[in-house]
Amino acid sequence: MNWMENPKRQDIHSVMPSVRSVICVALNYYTPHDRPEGNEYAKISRYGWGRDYHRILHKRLKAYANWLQAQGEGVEARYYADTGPVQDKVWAERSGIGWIAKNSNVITREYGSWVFLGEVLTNLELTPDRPHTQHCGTCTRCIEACPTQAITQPFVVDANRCIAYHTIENRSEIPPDIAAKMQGWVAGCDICQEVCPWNQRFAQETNVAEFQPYSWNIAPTLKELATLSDDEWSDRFPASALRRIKPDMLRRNAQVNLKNP
Ligand code: B12
Ligand code: SF4
Ligand code: SF4
Repeated sequence: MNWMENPKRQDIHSVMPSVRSVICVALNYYTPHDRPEGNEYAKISRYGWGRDYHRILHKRLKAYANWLQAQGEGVEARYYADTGPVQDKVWAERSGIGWIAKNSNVITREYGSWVFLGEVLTNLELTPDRPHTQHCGTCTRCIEACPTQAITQPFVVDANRCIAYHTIENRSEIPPDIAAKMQGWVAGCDICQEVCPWNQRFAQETNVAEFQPYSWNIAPTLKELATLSDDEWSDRFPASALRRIKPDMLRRNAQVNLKNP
């Protein structure tokens, strides 16, 4: 993740010199499906169950940015979601969408943290909403539930210890102390969100049909993924954010889990 050193990420004006306002959006992706119990199953995070969120969010943000530009001569608008040098969570909190929680995700009062974040940057001067207040209180459930102690202190996730990082981004060997604690996860990790009381109380089903899971993503077995061919991988993950996890990485993730008792 060397791109994180990009200094643009610290200064929104270097991303768009004329920017005067950042319009933030959150899109609910929760669907009310549960993974089956049992060590034989591979766990895929909710964000990857359905169609690639980048496509869905970018399409909507593009339409919005185009509409904004059409509102007057000289109106500029640019959109970002996940992939740009913009800190989505920081802007979401500042704009009042939700707060950066102790598990480092943004939680909204309306949907919990099962939301994707994005922004439209514009040269229009808009009246800002107030930043969201913090509502984790004395709760520490996510910190206690993380199997690899990746939440080293409230609000700080050490990616080197995070199962999501190792399953999605790490292209080499998974360190043995992390591998031993993966608990079946092969694509991201949802533990620190699943234990969160805000998610347990406020999650609601998305109205975005494309986020409904491809049925085979809810209960794949570790064994089938451990030997998945490159072609099978390609068929299984059409238009999917999981394509970031290359076939050899997915097989590695499944194999590492199979070695655990
Ligand atoms: C890199 C990255 C990862 C990395 C690192 C995770 C992390 N905690 O940052 C890895 C691969 C591990 C990861 C995992 C996940 N990710 Co991710 N990830 C990103 C990405 C691309 C950048 C985040 C980043 O800048 N991290 C850098 C570290 C240093 O910062 P940080 O943890 O965010 O927290 C610091 C800042 O908030 C800072 N800070 C606080 N206030 C302020 C104010 C200012 C002005 C500044 C400059 C900084 C600052 O201090 C904090 C502590 O150091 C964003 C998309 C984006 N472009 O923003 C998505 C994003 C954060 N990921 C997302 C998701 C869904 C996930 C997963 C849930 C996926 C999964 N199920 O596996 C997990 C969650 C793991 C976890 N508990 O955080 C969503 C989160 C949505 C939400 N509701 O919050 C995002 C926003 C993508 C999106 N557009 O929807 N992710
Ligand atoms: S995503 Fe999983 S490994 Fe990463 S901080 Fe949350 S619980 Fe820990
Ligand atoms: S589990 Fe508790 S501490 Fe963690 S994010 Fe949710 S409310 Fe905050």
